Amino acid sequence: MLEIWGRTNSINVQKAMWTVAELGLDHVRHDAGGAFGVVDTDDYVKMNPNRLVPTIRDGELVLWESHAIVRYLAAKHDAGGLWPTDIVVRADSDRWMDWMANTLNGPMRPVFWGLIRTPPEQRDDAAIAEGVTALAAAFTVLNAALDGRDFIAGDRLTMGDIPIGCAAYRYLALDIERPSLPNMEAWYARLTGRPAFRDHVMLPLT
Ligand SMILES: N[C@@H](CCC(=O)N[C@@H](CS)C(=O)NCC(=O)O)C(=O)O
Repeated sequence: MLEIWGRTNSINVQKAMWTVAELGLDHVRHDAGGAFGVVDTDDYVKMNPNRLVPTIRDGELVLWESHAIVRYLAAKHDAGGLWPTDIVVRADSDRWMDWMANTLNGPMRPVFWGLIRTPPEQRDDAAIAEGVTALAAAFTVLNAALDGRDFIAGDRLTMGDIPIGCAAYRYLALDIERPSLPNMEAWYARLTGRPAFRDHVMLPLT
């Protein structure tokens, strides 16, 4: 059976778990990372020498890197759906996964960690403010890309929606100033209609 290691409050684990739930896969998840530890044990380090979550085991395959996991599961179980077989649609979908990692992740980190995982007296307010400005610019790009589209690569959910959907939940749940983002908010509302998104992504921010 498919095994997943990772704590449920990790955005990278949420990407994998949302995918698993969209695909309806039988699986077992093991708590790991953060207060659960596990990632520094010899057995875990053999699977994932980065000592990070998530990691999956599927038969002989051990795989880490959340976006690689999302792509692998989508390609194995839902080619033509979550994993587009049309190479133009797939390129579009892939592009937004890379964009999340390379453009959104950087500013998201000081804002999320600063506001959720740091006591008020220890916060770096300047870094948070800089992150909020960068996130506004990035989500404005996403908002424009969603003009006339139900999902990021067209009219159905694909793997490209998954990392940005996880980031959007955090962005919209944080108590920060945001620009007007009507296309992005309409897309986000579509995501909230999906039980898999609600069950694995829309969790308390901790
Ligand atoms: N690029 C990796 C990053 C993985 C990562 O940074 N995971 C964090 C949680 S979001 C982690 O393992 N932190 C240490 C821990 O939880 O013990 C991926 O996308 O899977």
